[in-house]
Amino acid sequence: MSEEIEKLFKEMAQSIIDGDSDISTELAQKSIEMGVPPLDAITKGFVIGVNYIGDQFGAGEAFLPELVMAGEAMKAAVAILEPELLKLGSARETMGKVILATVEGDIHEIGKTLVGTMLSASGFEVTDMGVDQPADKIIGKALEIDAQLIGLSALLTTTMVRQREIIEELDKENLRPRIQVMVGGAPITRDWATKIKADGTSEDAVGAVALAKQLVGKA
Ligand code: B1M
Repeated sequence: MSEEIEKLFKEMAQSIIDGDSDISTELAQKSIEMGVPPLDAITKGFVIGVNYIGDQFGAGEAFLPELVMAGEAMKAAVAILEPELLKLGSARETMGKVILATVEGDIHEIGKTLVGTMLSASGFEVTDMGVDQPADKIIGKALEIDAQLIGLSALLTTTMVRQREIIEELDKENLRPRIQVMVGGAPITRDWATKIKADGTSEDAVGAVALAKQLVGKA
């Protein structure tokens, strides 16, 4: 990695730590002009900053306003990079229909949106329902558009249980394996996914695409 790009990644992380959306969007734009791969800008730059603030918050050394500002700066930067991620898509065929949502009680959206962008770039028809979505709405939408896959994001240990509720509801209605479920989000482990009988999990957006392709039989 060139020194210039290394410096850019550090500035990106710092812009999130500072909660500065003006700088984070400026740096996102600069990375595009420099030809930095957009996913690298996110994972090697901005995510380092948001994880730092998350850890500080968890340790009681940063407070809610800082978390909110970091989240906003992160969201703004990712929004600048989204069209670039979509351009990377080499999709030639339709891979299938996916419903994506963050579960009820949870408003974390950045990772879920990133997963949606990567799935779209890979040829999936993505219906992103947004955050704080109850089970009945998610299942209703999946039936309405005849989705093959539901992707559920949860970032809180208190909301990850909602993933299980949705899977149980689908099973109760005999809607699986017609509709498969993939789960993700920072607290989600393989053990959890197995325990709740999800069809799979992935720890990042690139893995989510590979998993989704596998689940719809197009890997
Ligand atoms: Co919140 N928050 N937050 N937060 N927040 C966490 C999750 C936390 C770990 C911070 C901490 O304490 N260390 C902690 C949870 C602790 C726990 O549950 N044990 C926490 C808390 C406590 C809270 C509040 C309760 C704080 C409060 O109010 N007291 C509150 C909850 C609100 C609610 O949801 N009801 C809250 C609020 C917020 C903000 C709104 C301020 C903001 C979100 C802004 C937004 O989304 N618009 C925020 C943020 C920014 C974070 C951290 C710092 C960063 C999350 C993020 O965007 N990461 C987070 C700490 C952390 O995770 N390091 C934290 C970047 C993103 C690219 O990664 O979302 O992990 P991620 O997504 C990844 C993978 O997980 C995966 O791929 C993505 C891309 O690689 N993935 C999937 C995600 N979804 C997937 C789905 C898939 C597959 C893969 O298939 C379907």
